[in-house]
Amino acid sequence: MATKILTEHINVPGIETFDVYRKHGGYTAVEKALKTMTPDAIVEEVKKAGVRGRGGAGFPMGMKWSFLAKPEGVPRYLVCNADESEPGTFKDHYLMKMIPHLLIEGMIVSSYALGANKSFIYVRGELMYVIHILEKAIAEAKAKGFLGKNILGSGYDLELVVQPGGGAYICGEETALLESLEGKRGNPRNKPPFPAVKGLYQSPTVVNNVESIATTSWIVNNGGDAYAAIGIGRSTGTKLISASGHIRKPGVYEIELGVPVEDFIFADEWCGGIRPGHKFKALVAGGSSVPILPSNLALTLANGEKRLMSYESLSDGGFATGTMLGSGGFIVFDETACIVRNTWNFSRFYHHESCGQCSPCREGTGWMEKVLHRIEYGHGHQQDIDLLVDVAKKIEGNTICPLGDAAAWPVASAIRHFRDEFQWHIDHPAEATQPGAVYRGE
Ligand code: L3W
Ligand code: SF4
Repeated sequence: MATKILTEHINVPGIETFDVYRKHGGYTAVEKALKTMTPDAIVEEVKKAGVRGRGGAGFPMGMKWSFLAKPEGVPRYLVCNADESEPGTFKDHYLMKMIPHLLIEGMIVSSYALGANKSFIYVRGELMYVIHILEKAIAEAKAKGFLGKNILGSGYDLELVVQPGGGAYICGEETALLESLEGKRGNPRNKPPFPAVKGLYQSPTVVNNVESIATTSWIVNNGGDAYAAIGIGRSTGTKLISASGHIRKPGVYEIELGVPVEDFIFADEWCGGIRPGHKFKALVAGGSSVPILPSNLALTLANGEKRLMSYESLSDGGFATGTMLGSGGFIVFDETACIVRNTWNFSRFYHHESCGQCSPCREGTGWMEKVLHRIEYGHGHQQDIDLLVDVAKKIEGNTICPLGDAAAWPVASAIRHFRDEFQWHIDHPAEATQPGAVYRGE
């Protein structure tokens, strides 16, 4: 039986209520943390666990916590990034709506560990019903003495605020999120300083993803070593994967890191294979921001070994033959998917969501979208493919926040692996613009 850290009780009827959650072991981590552990001891366990940020960057959570500045008399904040907007990623949404107390419990133990007395959950603005679910759960936890003043008689106070997001993808970038939380337009800040030094209201702040914070209760209850024993290498623990596209069983799955990609896509326990009668063509493994891989590279490493669902294995080979685990947004394509159309669609998204502060991103995303549009619609020029590669290169690494790279990588990788498909659109515009037309290599 696969280890379940976050989803063990997710389908228990009534688990969204305090009483049912409590009956299934809920809030024991708060009791243990506040009654028997110092904040530093919790930070130590999270470090030992080796859990890496589940929002996309995979930065070690314990290390981020230990960077938190602690100037005398200055408040510290914990902010949960629940602005999940990455195309292909819907696991935080699932967790919050199904088992809201898991996040709230994680927020309490994490806030205690970081010395925060006011913490925020910044939720994607479109998810109003989830905001209501969280607010109801917070009210229940407060009524039972797990939030508010002097929690469980420990002397520790915590106020938990749910903030609806601004409705823009860029507000999921941590510094844009903090700007938005302060009531301003969600423009990313230059880093450094990192939020750990100057974050919300210029105070030291930790920003963590929903899934990351939700793991902390298990770590407090079971210890960092037990967490580190799950998974593979530096990819410890479990990961929620949002699986979508041309598979038989789309959904959110909790996997132990290290499962072969092939098993995840084809085994009945998870995606159940490609829809009947079709063939696996390509994979986007970490949400739309990461390089796309053709099926052979998605399943196998250059040395012939199976590619695994881990941070290291997915990025094996760098961007020449690898990709990234990112947020775990698995989008699986079969042979009916047109890579040009999909790349144009992703580009359209990044152009629309660019905040416009830096010119390589503001102008470059617009150019990529325009050039991809004309290729897709039968007006491509011979030089367009190289032009796209050039624009993508000029964006990459030259912007304030990762949205620029996120816009460039899907384009550069689609051309790297599927150049023939772009060329076919340029050479055969009449054929390529037929409804449902896809280049199949013939
Ligand atoms: C203190 C230092 N803190 C780094 C912290 C930093 C941040 C974390 C990671 O982007 C990626 C992006 C998307 N002192 C520090 C330090 N930190 N050095 O560590 O930072 P960074 O810059 O590597 O990443 P990021 O800005 O958090 C996230 C990719 O994830 N992505 C995500 C998409 C969106 C979702 C969603 O909608 N939920 O997941 C997908 O691949 O492209 O590359 O906290 O402060 N010296
Ligand atoms: Fe804004 Fe794009 Fe620059 Fe990020 S990279 S700050 S989204 S213009």
